Amino acid sequence: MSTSLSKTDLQILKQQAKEVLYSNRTESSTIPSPTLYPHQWNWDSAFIAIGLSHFDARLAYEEILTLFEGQWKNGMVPHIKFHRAEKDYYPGPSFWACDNNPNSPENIKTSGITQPPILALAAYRIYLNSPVRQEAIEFLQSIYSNLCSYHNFFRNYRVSDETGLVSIIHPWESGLDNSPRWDNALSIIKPKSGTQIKRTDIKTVGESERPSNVEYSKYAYLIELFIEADYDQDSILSTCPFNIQPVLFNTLLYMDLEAHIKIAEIVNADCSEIMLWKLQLKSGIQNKLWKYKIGRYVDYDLHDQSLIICDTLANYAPLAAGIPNENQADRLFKILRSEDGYWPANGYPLPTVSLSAAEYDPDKYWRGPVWINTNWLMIQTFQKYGYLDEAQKLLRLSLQLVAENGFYEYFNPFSGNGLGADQFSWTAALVIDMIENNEWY
Ligand code: 9WN
Repeated sequence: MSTSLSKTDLQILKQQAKEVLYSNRTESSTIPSPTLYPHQWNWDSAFIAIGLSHFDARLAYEEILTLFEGQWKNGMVPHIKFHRAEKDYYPGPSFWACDNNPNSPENIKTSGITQPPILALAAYRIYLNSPVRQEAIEFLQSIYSNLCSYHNFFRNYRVSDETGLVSIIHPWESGLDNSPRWDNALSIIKPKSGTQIKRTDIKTVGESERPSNVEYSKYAYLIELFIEADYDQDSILSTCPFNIQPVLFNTLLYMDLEAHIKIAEIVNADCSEIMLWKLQLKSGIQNKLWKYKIGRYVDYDLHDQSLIICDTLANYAPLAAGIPNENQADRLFKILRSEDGYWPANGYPLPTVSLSAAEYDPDKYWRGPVWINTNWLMIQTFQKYGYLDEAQKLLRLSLQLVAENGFYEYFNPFSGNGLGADQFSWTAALVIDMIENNEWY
């Protein structure tokens, strides 16, 4: 597939991306999309703030500060901070029933689970992009204690063995909600017959592009279990039927701790415990999640005590953190670059599920389409290991995909058709970051 964007095309694309972000701005934060996601989401805000920081550092600071207003007393940053009437989104604040929980923030409605940890990473990137150094340092100082309790939440409540790896307790925590990696774990979950779902998502997006009703009823049922446990993390971790140590989530955590350490240096704080945990995580990923025989990283299902063997892009994530050694990296890149793996001959890299996996579906959410956040991560990954040609092609094709099809949530890897929500904020934000950071145009 050839790429043909000129410098002028890129300027136009960047301007359009800024307009998406401005139009999705409500009060002091940015909604992921006007049609599907009318509240503030955790990792979306991190991506969004990185994009904003290239042209308005203060909006970027505000995005993160607003998100932290929803932080729970146990340190958890919830995956959604609600700021609009709940009729727009299911499940809304009354379904989550977090209001009376002693840990939840006062007068702020949130969900009761979290999302992939990339807030330190975002804060550090914002700092690097900010034009006024002193202002950026003050921003880091103002969030440093939030970052500490954010990471401590994972360490205190989500680590259950000597590997230091953290667990997720709901597919929504993974950020890659209906990834086929969760199929087996979900198959054993049997919702009570009383669990009612009222989907609002399929009013604006085709059902074939979204998770199924069966998946939704299990998502809702898990929340009911958390409410019964009064959102007590210890009791959830020991009883939850969905308890997984995912490789992408743990890799992002590793990268977030790395950013935490850099921030600690800037604000002059001691973070020796974080340094130790980071080392522990690296060996946890290498020793528990790397499987030599299949030449890939896997996720671990703690409830079932089994490996999750499924070829998805998430299973290559440790490359992004530079964790694999040369031999491991060679094996991983070979699949990423192959036509029947992740680099279609006449299509757009990198689908979220291997093209030869039985579960691959080009239009269904996290089961095959190309997403801009995963491509953004992998561009940096190819660069890190010296695959500059691939990094450049991936960047150009990702920008072209958006320029030709719009700021969609995800895209069909062959036709390039935009899928899911339109005017999607993190697509816009990361397009800006890709344009600003590249040396190839
Ligand atoms: C549930 C907002 C979020 C993203 C997730 C993505 C999707 C929500 C949904 O949208 O999840 O959290 O309703 O499907 O999977 O990564 O943060 O953009």
